[in-house]
Amino acid sequence: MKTLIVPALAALVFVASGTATAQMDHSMHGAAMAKPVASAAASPKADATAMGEGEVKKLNKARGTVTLAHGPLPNGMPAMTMAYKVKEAAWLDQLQVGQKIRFATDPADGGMTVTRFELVK
Ligand SMILES: [Cu+2]
Repeated sequence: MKTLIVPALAALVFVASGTATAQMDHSMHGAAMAKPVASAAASPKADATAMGEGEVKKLNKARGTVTLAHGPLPNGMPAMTMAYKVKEAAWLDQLQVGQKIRFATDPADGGMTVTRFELVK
């Protein structure tokens, strides 16, 4: 019995370590990301320029996060709504709810930080 309990606990710890704001989508996100991240590492150049599209749903300046409803991303992440960190806190002042953007994320942290964005008219 004890051997069955250990993997269950490990899974719980993994889930609990996710960002609180992204918790709802993060488990799904992690599973879907596992393979694409590995293959993206093989072609860093293509991945660095690839951008996905999303719509700003929420801004949280205290946390330094922007919640985006995004479509399928070049890094393999399926469409979802989730909170991202931003590389520059000032970017949160340039965005507003309802704004559509194209954005790139940092592969180094599993694509959880927006490293670049442009506004979509
Ligand atoms: Cu996502």
